[in-house]
Order: sequence, then C-alpha cells, then structure tokens
Amino acid sequence: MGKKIVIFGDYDSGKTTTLEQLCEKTVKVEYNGITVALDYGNMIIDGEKIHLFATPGHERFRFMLEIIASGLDGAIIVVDNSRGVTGVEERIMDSLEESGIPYVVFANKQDLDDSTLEIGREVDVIPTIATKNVGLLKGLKILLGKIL
Ligand SMILES: Nc1nc2c(ncn2[C@@H]2O[C@H](COP(=O)(O)OP(=O)(O)OP(=O)(O)O)[C@@H](O)[C@H]2O)c(=O)[nH]1
Ligand SMILES: [Mg+2]
Repeated sequence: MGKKIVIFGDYDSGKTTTLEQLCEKTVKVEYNGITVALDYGNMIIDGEKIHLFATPGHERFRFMLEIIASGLDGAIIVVDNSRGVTGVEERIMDSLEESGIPYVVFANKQDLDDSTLEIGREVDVIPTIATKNVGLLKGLKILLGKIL
C-alpha cells in the first residue's frame, strides 16, 4: 500500500509545484493554474511507495481537504515565506496536532524572502524553493523519519 502524504497550505503557497518537483509523473486538477480538486503523484523511497496528494488552497475548494486527508500518514504544510503563516495554515496545524499526525513545514519561496519563519510551535521547518527543487526531498525524508 505504501504511505499517504498530504500537502496542505494556503492558496498560491507552492503546493502543486512541490508535488510536481518531487514526482516524475503527476495528475493535476487545475483551472487557470489554481488547483480545483487535488494533485496526485507517487515515488519510491527506500523501496517503499509514497503517495503524495496536494490539496487546493483556494477557499471555495476547501471542502476537498477532509476528503483528501482521510487516512493520511503524514502531512507537509507549504507556507509562502514571504507571506508568513496564515490563519488557514494555523488551523490545519492545530487539527493535525489534535489528531497526532506527524507533519513538517516547508518555508517556501526562500528566493523571495529568506527571513526566519515565525512559528510558535515545536515543528521542523525546512526552507525550500519549490520552483528550483531546493529542500523538497530533504524535507520529505525528515517527515518520513517521523512516521512509524
Ligand atoms: N519565486 C517562487 N515562486 C514559487 C515558488 N514555488 C512556487 N512558486 C510560484 O507560485 C505560484 C503558485 O504555485 P503553485 O504551486 O501553483 O501553488 P499552489 O499552492 O498549488 O496554489 P493553489 O493550488 O491555487 O492553492 C506559481 O506561479 C509558482 O511558480 C518558489 O519557491 N519561489
Ligand atoms: Mg495547487
């Protein structure tokens, strides 16, 4: 079966780009560059299949979040570092912590803003540039190390 990893984050943070860079082949459900349902891709790390799903960030498609998140083993929160953590992202992290689901934070768009992300939580924050595939695999491996 493998592991199911779900990528969350507010609109435009870089979720789809992250998934595309990590996976050789992906399926995207987008309209005008906006994810309207989900993205899917997979890869094999250390002989195990990793299924990656990216969620839509725009408000009107957020009903998909719970559907996609069902049965997840771990999560990645992609934050736009030039914007900082948004209220939506805070709520997703709250809910993951309540459910005891391991997650990491990708502080993305480091090329635009490399300041330290302010986040009042004990969580691994990995600086990334999704468009240039910087930090992504390293961050995914840190997450996999947290999943039993
Ligand atoms: N400069 C810069 N731009 C980025 C980076 N990552 C993503 N982008 C750009 O940000 C825009 C949004 O990227 P997406 O990957 O579509 O973002 P998303 O989170 O999937 O967006 P939604 O699905 O609409 O929520 C695109 O123009 C990307 O090229 C990055 O690390 N640096
Ligand atoms: Mg997207």
